[in-house]
Amino acid sequence: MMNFLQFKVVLLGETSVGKSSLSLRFVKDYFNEVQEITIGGQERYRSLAPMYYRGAHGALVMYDITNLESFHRAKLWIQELKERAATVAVIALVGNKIDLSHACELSKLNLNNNPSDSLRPNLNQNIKPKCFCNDL
Ligand SMILES: Nc1nc2c(ncn2[C@@H]2O[C@H](COP(=O)(O)OP(=O)(O)O)[C@@H](O)[C@H]2O)c(=O)[nH]1
Ligand SMILES: [Mg+2]
Repeated sequence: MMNFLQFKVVLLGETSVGKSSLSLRFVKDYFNEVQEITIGGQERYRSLAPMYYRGAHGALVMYDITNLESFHRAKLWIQELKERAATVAVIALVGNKIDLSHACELSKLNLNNNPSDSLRPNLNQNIKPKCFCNDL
């Protein structure tokens, strides 16, 4: 008899940070330069989020390094997961679009304000150049 383990991992983050692109890269090892952006509407699905992450073992929470707001949104996702997703054992914060590091907005963050902040931005992930997604 074959034994195997199954894990559920969810991908969360603000609109247009690159979630669909990461899925595509992971599943098909492909990056679509003209990936259609799903504009608006997504907040409408916010209330469905608990259904989406229910029973998940891991979560990737993504932000876009050129969009500070998306980083703050990522922190809220992590807070929500910690409070409400009891089965999620691993949460990874993923900073995407490092090919645009010249436009990085995270320098606007005053990290010294909160030296114990466990959500220090991590600039190690990117999906446009063939990348680290196999290591996630
Ligand atoms: N420069 C750059 N653009 C990216 C990267 N990942 C995604 N994008 C672009 O960002 C936009 C939004 O991506 P998408 O995957 O639709 O984001 P989602 O709304 O989070 O699913 C698209 O135009 C993508 O081509 C990346 O690593 N670098
Ligand atoms: Mg998408």
